[in-house]
Amino acid sequence: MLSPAAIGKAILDHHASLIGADLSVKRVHDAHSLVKNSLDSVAPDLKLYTFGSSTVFGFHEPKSDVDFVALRQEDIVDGKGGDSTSQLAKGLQTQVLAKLAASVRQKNVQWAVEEVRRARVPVVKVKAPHIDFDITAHRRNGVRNSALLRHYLTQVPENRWLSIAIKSWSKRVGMNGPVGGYLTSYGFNILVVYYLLHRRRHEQPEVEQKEGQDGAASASVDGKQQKELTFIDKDTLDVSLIPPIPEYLALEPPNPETLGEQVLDFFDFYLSRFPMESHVISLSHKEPITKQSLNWTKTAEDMKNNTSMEKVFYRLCIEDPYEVNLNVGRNVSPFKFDLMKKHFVKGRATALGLL
Ligand code: UPU
Ligand code: MG
Repeated sequence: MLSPAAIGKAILDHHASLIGADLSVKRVHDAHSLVKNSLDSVAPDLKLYTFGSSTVFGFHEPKSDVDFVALRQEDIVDGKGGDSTSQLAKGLQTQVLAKLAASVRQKNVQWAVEEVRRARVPVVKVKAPHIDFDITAHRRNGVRNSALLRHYLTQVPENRWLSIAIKSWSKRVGMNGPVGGYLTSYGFNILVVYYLLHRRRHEQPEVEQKEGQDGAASASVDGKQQKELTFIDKDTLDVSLIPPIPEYLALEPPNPETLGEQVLDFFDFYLSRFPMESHVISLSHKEPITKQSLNWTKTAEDMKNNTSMEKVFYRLCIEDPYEVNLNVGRNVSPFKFDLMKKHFVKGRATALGLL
């Protein structure tokens, strides 16, 4: 069996380019200025907010895209408000984005600018030299969910390594992606944070528990003390209090053994401790919740799939913290669900395919 230290070392070797690399958010600032420049010529009253991985992690990986959203003053003032999913709201977003796309094209003729209108969330996708970005409009949810994940991951900044490791593995094995994928990186980040929050809960009762020096509880994972996360009420996340460009948070190398232990325990949690068949992975509630309580059942699945075009599954259930009644794992069909479990077993046995 692979030792946690060997697993952690293999992951760090694989991500060696992150250590000592320039991960500053300067590129995010630069991209922000370019997009803001185009936005100012079509809708100067809109403010441009950053979200996505650079916000969640507090650094910018050179190959990552950057996500921007153009918000109205009223979206920011009502920073805890829910986003409308009406056709009217979507139509307004598409209109703003069409103007913005035209302006971006005109100012940067070499860039590839694609408008995606039919998706659940209309988006303009831009490929510029050295950086790609996605632009949406009038929606607070991405800003709020990124800030929520950031708050969790920065409680113990070293935990970002678990997220980095799982995200990169999910891409290597073909489980990550919007089309034909199982989950997006956003979905995998929720899995990681839920694991970190609840890893003790579905465990045997005799697990040691101590209060850490700073009040955060510690738990024993394979006999070692690891800091536990504190639950955050997701309703407290307010756009008006979130910086439009994320603050940089340096990525220090982690303890390889701790990382290896976390990876093993992450898989053990989802393979044998968390009751995946009956429960929902959710950051919205402090206590575990069941599929039944959300009416995310086989019957609901059958009803939906008889009436709508997009198939929705309630096998892997991940409650979106801010969208109403949205399963982030809705693309995971029974077939993919089985395959996913197999990937988890293999990922555990092979140090995420690295050993
Ligand atoms: O909130 C979600 N829900 C999703 O299902 C997927 C993504 N996101 C947010 O977009 C979340 O905050 C994540 O960190 C961020 C970046 O995702 P990414 O790089 O896939 O780009 C997305 C793009 C292509 O799907 O459309 C976002 O820029 C935008 N998007 C949203 O803003 C997509 C779905 C969505 N919200 O709900
Ligand atoms: Mg994006």
